Amino acid sequence: MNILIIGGGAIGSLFAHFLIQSGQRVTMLESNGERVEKITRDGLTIESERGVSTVRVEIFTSPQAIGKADYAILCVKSYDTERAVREVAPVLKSGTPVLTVQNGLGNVEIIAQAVGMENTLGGITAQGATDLGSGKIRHAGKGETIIGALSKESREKAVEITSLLNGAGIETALTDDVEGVLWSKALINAAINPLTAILRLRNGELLDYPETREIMRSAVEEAAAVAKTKGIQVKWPDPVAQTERVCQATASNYSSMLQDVLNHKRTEIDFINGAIVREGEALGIPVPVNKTLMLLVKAIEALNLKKNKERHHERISGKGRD
Ligand code: KPL
Repeated sequence: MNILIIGGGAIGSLFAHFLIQSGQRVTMLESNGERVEKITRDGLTIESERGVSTVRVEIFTSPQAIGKADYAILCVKSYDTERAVREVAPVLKSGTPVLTVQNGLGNVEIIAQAVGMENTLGGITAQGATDLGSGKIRHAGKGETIIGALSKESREKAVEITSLLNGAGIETALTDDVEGVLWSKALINAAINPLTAILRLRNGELLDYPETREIMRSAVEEAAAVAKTKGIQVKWPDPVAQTERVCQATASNYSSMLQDVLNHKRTEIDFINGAIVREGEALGIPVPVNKTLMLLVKAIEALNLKKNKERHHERISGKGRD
């Protein structure tokens, strides 16, 4: 099988690495030229408790350079989904399924608009992966991946890619309720991601303090109330307990949002707590904890952007030279 991974960050690189090791032919698409150069030169390296392993991969910045793909897996940040699918859609042959395992709400709708509902597969992954710099990833905890089709026509494709992922050691289950699964993961991300990013804690450390546990509980319960009013079936009987289990399973991981904050990058807050706040306010459901978490992360983003601009200014005016 030829599999195209769109996005060379932590999750894209982790999936690519496992699929290559299982004998699949993988091509990657990544917009950052420097990252592409490094990965082409040094390969993709995964560090985990089991040791260090490096594989070679074909990686390009331009969709025009990619060959035939039987499947595409979208692993870019949610705020890049629209740009990525717009670029890649014209070079995918019609009928190539596009699977998203991104965080956040709203991605499947954007993909379906570009490639059709019948070619869109949605899913989640609770794999804990930390980006250590171009092409180096720390695999800090295995978590379940769940995927499904948006329409009956693509169910077969979802079955096939589930078996490919399982064959690669990425433990994957199939669902008939993509929306329920996406909301279930969003509930967990709404608690873990902003709190770890604001407090600069690893996922597991959120369990060490009654205060962080209480904020997590409130964020999850608010989001679950929004989901319930929308008629969405949350997958976990006890979403708070499930969130704590994910903290444990990925205890040593830096959440993706904390990684973004530490790297002074934009975060996915608008697609996680932001989406819950928008939906909650539209339905008249109180979401004060999600709103506060969202505003704090957005304030950190604005501060980081300001610092980036100041550093850039110092560099070009020569003040930052040593
Ligand atoms: O999805 C994640 C993320 O960091 O975005 C979790 C599951 C919380 C793992 O870190």
